[in-house]
Amino acid sequence: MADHVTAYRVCPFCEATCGLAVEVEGGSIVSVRGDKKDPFSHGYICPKAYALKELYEDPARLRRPVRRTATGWEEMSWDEAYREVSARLLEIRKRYGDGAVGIYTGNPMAHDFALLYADVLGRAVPGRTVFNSTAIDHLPKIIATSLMFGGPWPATQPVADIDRTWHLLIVGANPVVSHGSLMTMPDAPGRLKSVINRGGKIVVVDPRRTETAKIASEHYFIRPAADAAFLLALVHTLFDEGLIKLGAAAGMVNGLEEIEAVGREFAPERVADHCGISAPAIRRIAREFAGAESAACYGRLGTCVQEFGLLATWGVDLLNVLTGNLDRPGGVMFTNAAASMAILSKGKPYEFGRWKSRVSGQPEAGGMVPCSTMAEEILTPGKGQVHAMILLMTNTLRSAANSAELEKAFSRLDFLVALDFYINETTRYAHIILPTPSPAEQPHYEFGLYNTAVRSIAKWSSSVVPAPNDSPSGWQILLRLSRELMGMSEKSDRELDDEMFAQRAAGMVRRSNWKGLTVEEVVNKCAGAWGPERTIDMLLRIGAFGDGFDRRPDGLTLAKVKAFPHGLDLGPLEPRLREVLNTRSGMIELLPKAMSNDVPRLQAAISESSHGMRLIGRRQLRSHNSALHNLPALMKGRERCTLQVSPDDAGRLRLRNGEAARVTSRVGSIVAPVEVTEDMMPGVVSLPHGWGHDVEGSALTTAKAHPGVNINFVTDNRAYDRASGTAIVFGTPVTVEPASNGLNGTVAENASSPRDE
Ligand SMILES: Nc1nc2c(c(=O)[nH]1)N[C@H]1C(S)=C(S)[C@@H](COP(=O)(O)OP(=O)(O)OC[C@H]3O[C@@H](n4cnc5c(=O)[nH]c(N)nc54)[C@H](O)[C@@H]3O)O[C@H]1N2
Ligand SMILES: Nc1nc2c(c(=O)[nH]1)N[C@H]1C(S)=C(S)[C@@H](COP(=O)(O)OP(=O)(O)OC[C@H]3O[C@@H](n4cnc5c(=O)[nH]c(N)nc54)[C@H](O)[C@@H]3O)O[C@H]1N2
Ligand code: SF4
Ligand SMILES: [Mo]
Repeated sequence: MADHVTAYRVCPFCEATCGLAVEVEGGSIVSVRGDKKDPFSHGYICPKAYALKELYEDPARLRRPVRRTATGWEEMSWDEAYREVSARLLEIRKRYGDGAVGIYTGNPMAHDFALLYADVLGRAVPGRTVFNSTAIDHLPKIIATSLMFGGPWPATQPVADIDRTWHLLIVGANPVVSHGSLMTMPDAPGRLKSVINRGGKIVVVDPRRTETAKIASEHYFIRPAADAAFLLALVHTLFDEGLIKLGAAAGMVNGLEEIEAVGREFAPERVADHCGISAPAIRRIAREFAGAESAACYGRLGTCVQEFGLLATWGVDLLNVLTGNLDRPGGVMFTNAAASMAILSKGKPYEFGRWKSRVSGQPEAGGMVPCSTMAEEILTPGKGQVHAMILLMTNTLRSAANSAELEKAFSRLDFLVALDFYINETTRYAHIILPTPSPAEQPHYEFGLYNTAVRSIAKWSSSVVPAPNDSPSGWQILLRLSRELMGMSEKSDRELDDEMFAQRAAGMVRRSNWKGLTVEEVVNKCAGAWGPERTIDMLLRIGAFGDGFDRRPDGLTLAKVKAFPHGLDLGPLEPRLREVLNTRSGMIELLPKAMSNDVPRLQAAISESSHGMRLIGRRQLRSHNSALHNLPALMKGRERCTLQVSPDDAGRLRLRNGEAARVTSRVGSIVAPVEVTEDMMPGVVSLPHGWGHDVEGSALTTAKAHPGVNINFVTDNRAYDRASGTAIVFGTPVTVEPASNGLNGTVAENASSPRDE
């Protein structure tokens, strides 16, 4: 057919960047397939890829800005929307001063060019009120790897070389379902199986026998938050049994003796009970890791959003360094990204905790305060109190800890504006919603994710179908709003973008190795396009594989990348330690202060070891956080928002499969259907997040028909990893009992509805 086209792009949902071939006929998406010619994913996709089509077609998706009125939502023009949003925000700032407007950025921003404009918006909204979404995700990873290797993150974050390793130790991650995180790799299940098929070994340490554990060589249950003790016990064993070997890091580490002293306190025999793993098993795990031809330890959410997130995350890389696995094939290595984010940031050695949040004194990181402080910063009067919020693609009232408290806070804001395309549990509180087109309608380059990929990759994602003419992209919306908020109405968006670009170019030229390169040359040679494409072009040209602005004519430019619609594979991970190490001392810091200061807290926790019931999360193949629950293809089958309980606990607590259980924590109580399974460690229960859709005012009918319950009604916004400010959403202390009223009334208890002024 004449109007039949195939568009190539990557799937925009998780971090795996699977290549898609999307067939379009007569302006409609007719199919979404895996792109067999994608050199990274070779045709692999998961069921979520199809959401690209369903999200595009979803009638509930907003196509125009809307404002909330006493009688319901009302469409408005873009001009009106910009005017009203900037007028309200400026008025609030004028009335209350700097810090009255807060910003919070959600997960889908990582896959959107708008993220390249978040810093401009931050500048347009002065104050210490940018709330850090990494503080419910990977903040410990940023802090730990930046303190050890100097930052800027993610340039100095080691990535497991999964395709060549002989031994993979996975602590608190479930890549078979999550498809990998801060480790971009399409077809995680296939890559993991290859480790085993080539004779290698995978060991999983997780309180749940996960889908990853089921294909691994070994799995150990571990008590929630015992990872730091477990990893330090591995370190203890390395010293105790003479297994330390620094490899590429030899002569480049500070603090080896001090680490030995720290490790001494964590003998496997001493921490075994606390971890729930026997001392001989801990010693064997250490020996096998150290003895493997190559080995990589990989930790993710389970080592981050827990009581000892910073220490556990640090322990992961400590193990890699002390066994000679840093910077060697099959170990952990630093990705050489074609468009490196490192060059965009300041390049100074990393610091954090330079100031504290206003109300509860949580440490700043990256100029942001932890997201769990949002409610208190909104509800606590005083100078710097937040009166308005800008939400960028987040369903915060389902993703942040203690949703009920935050809901109270959001409902009291003078003004809430959301960059979002759904009226859901969170945005129903917005005064104005600014919708962006769906991912299918926009081009993209995964500038963030390719920085932590297991190979060097470059790929341009083309838009599949055009966005309506009058529908601006997220980056255009942020640029325009920033301009209004900075009082630059006499300028055009293009002019502000030119200014920003010149500033970025100046920073990059300073740090680039290309001889004779000037800002002027960069600006002139990137003169055609503007917006994010111009920044991506600059990053590619200035980068390791770039053309150096004509200095290496066969190098990359954005135009060249676009000429390879399936993507370009630029090779495996390469040793780069000397090139990337960026600490003040020029050495790998094995024992940064933030960690040594926190060790006594860990020791105290081991001595006090209490074995009450703990609640952890669970990711599911057909969900992506809360965002895809209105898409019918992904909501088929049995209800999946169940409370998984071990047979032991079920017996002890009189819980029966399919019946209702009440889960209660310091902050709230929810009721969920029980699923008894051998997969759970006794003493631990698990519930997925991103559910709880049955609320008044949400426009998502499919999601409402399969509501599930919101786990974040029981996670605690006052529970932090003290060392990093990261929210503890795994390992929440709870009581679990049969629910006397069954599943009825699950929702009503915690529900509330938007307040109309
Ligand atoms: N208990 C518990 N809580 C958790 C977690 C957990 O494991 N357990 N995980 C945490 C983690 S790691 C994360 S990343 C967060 C995720 O939590 P959030 O960052 O809040 O992400 P989502 O729940 O996916 O919500 C995304 C929002 O963006 C909108 N959206 C989606 N795509 C687009 C788009 O392309 N354009 C626009 N304009 N809007 C879009 C959706 O409508 C939705 O409102 O949750 C965290 N919270
Ligand atoms: N299908 C799907 N894929 C996703 C997402 C999704 O929602 N759905 N979300 C994406 C996002 S935003 C992220 S950040 C990544 C996260 O990627 P992962 O970290 O791989 O995801 P999780 O499944 O949350 O894995 C965390 C694991 O830690 C375990 N755990 C909990 N507490 C502890 C503990 O104290 N110690 C140890 N050792 N383990 C513990 C849990 O049982 C779980 O298996 O996934 C991404 N991919
Ligand atoms: S694993 Fe699934 S959701 Fe993730 S990028 Fe691939 S197709 Fe998309
Ligand atoms: Mo995440």
